[in-house]
This record gives sequence, C-alpha cells and structure tokens, in this order.
Amino acid sequence: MGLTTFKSLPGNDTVVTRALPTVLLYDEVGLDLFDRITYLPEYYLTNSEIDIFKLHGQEIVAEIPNDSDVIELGCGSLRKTELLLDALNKHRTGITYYAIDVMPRPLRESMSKLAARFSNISFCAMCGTYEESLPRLSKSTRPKTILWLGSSIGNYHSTEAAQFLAKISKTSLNVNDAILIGMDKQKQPSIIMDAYHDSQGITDKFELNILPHTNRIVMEYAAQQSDEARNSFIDQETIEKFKYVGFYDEAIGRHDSYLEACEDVVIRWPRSIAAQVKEICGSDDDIVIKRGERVYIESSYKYSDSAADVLALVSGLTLSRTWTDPREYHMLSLFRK
Ligand code: AVI
Repeated sequence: MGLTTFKSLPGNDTVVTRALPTVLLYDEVGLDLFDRITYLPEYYLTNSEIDIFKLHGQEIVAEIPNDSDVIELGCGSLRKTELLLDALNKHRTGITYYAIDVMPRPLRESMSKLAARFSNISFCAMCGTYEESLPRLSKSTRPKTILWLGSSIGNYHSTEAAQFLAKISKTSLNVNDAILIGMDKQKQPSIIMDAYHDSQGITDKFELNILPHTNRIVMEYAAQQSDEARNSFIDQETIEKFKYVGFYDEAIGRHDSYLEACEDVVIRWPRSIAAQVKEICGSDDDIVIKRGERVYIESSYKYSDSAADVLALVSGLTLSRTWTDPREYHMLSLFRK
C-alpha cells in the first residue's frame, strides 16, 4: 500500500477526485474509535445484531455441529461474540473458535478474555489477512462455520463481495460448511444518516483518522528509503483543512463517506520516494485538492430483503436461513456450500 494513497479517480470533473483505501481507517486509534461507534445510540447496527443473537441464539447454534471449527473474520465486538460463544459453550462440545484479524492487539485482548470465560471451547488467534489465514484452516476436515458479522460485507462493493464469498467457498469450505453473514438492511434514510453522523462526532474522528494513519505509513516507507530528514507527508495543519461528509443514496442502498477539503490543500510527496511514486502513479506531482473536492473513504451498503438470495446465486452458495431483529433493521443470513 502506501504509494497508491490519494490515487486519482477517473472522471475528474466530479467533486470526488481521489480515494484512499478503506482499510486505512483501521490503525490502533481507528479501532478504538470504531469500538466507541458500536456503543453509540445512533449506530443501531451492533445492537440490532446483538438482538438477533439474543432472540435466535439457540437456533443459530443448532446450525453449528459438535466437534467443529467456528472461524470469525475480524475479531468483531466482544459483546456479540460473547453471546454466541456462551450458547456454544453450553450446548456444544468440541468447538474450536478461531479469530482472524490483521491487528495483533484486539486479537490478543479478546482471546484472553474469552478463553477465561468459556472453558468448553478451544481458542486460537490468527494474525493476518483473511486471504493468508483461511487457506491454513482449509486443511482441517472438521465442519466449519465462518462468521462474517457486523455488516463488514457492506464495506465491499457488490461484485467484490460476491467474488470474495465465491473465493472463500472455493478455497476454504467443504460441502455443507457454512458462512453466517451480518447484513444491514435498507430502512428509513434518516435512521441511516444518523448512524453515520452521530451527535458526539465520533464518526467524524474515525473517518478523519485515516489521514494521520496514511501519513504514518508513507513516512515510515520514506524513512526506509533514505534517512533524509522530513517533516510530514500530511501534517496536522493539512488534516485540519478537511471535514468528514457522508451521503445516503436510497435508490442504491449505500452510504458513502468522504473527506472534503474546506480550503485548497497541497500535499508533497517525500523526496526519497519520488521515483517509486512516479513509477506507480505515473507522476510524483504535488497532490492538489481544491476547496470543496472530496476524497472517497468508504461505502456502507444497506441490503434489500432479496439481497441474501442474490448473493447466494452469484457466489454459488445456498441460502439456508435468515434471522432478523424485532425492528427488522439488520439480518443474519446463513449460507451453505
Ligand atoms: C465496519 N463497518 C461495517 C462500519 C460501517 O458501518 O460501514 C464502519 C463505519 N463507518 C462509519 N461508521 C462505522
């Protein structure tokens, strides 16, 4: 990564001229901020998923056989994982729970807390990307249930999500293995807007944190290339020129997040990496972002009632069950190979 930051998007006549990879939202600070978001009253997603586990936990656990592997993509929120593990601990034997995450800290913290509480379950933390970690588990012949919760799928564009699922199915699932996916449902736009524009401004901090994280990655890379002294790629003064904006498109069912420049911004590449930048981006020119231009950060898809059927169709899986919360804000769908 690193050098593709602020990559130009096609169609420069729009106000959205640049993009940063969504994954850059998540450094230590970003993870803490996201965790705080999950407790906000406006961010109904986590509580709705918890409601589904509270209401339908027994039925969900009934779909997970004894002597099987449960694999969570991302460590997710402990509150909802705990509910599921509690039910597994009581009603199942021989369960091994794997959590896959790129960040070592949340993995360590959640694993030690969980292992202390649920003595009937074996715990295993795998630090790495899903692509690295899942194939390592595919050698096991035990039945598998993959958990992809919290509407993380919503941060993937539709075709990417289907491709990702098809790939998991091909590389990591045996016949009858399952994947349980949390999907946020389409609903009244004001409810969704409130979820992404909370009154305490935590979401603003979360989205803006992508800038210092990007700065750190580029500066670390620049320092590896030369010990030439440099201030910053994106300094604090530059960061303060941006604000977070987000919009919900009801027709598509998607909330998009951007950083908008409140005044003209010029960002200079560190000299020590100019050659690499030129090779990768075609130019090492200063990055000029005009007042009012937007940098795309992330999309959060919201799904219609038929979305799980469509996803099953395009990814080659079979939709087995879907559960929703009493408000019908969120759904958990179980797919089988
Ligand atoms: C992690 N992901 C599912 C969150 C979402 O709702 O798209 C990230 C988030 N962005 C702003 N608030 C929360």
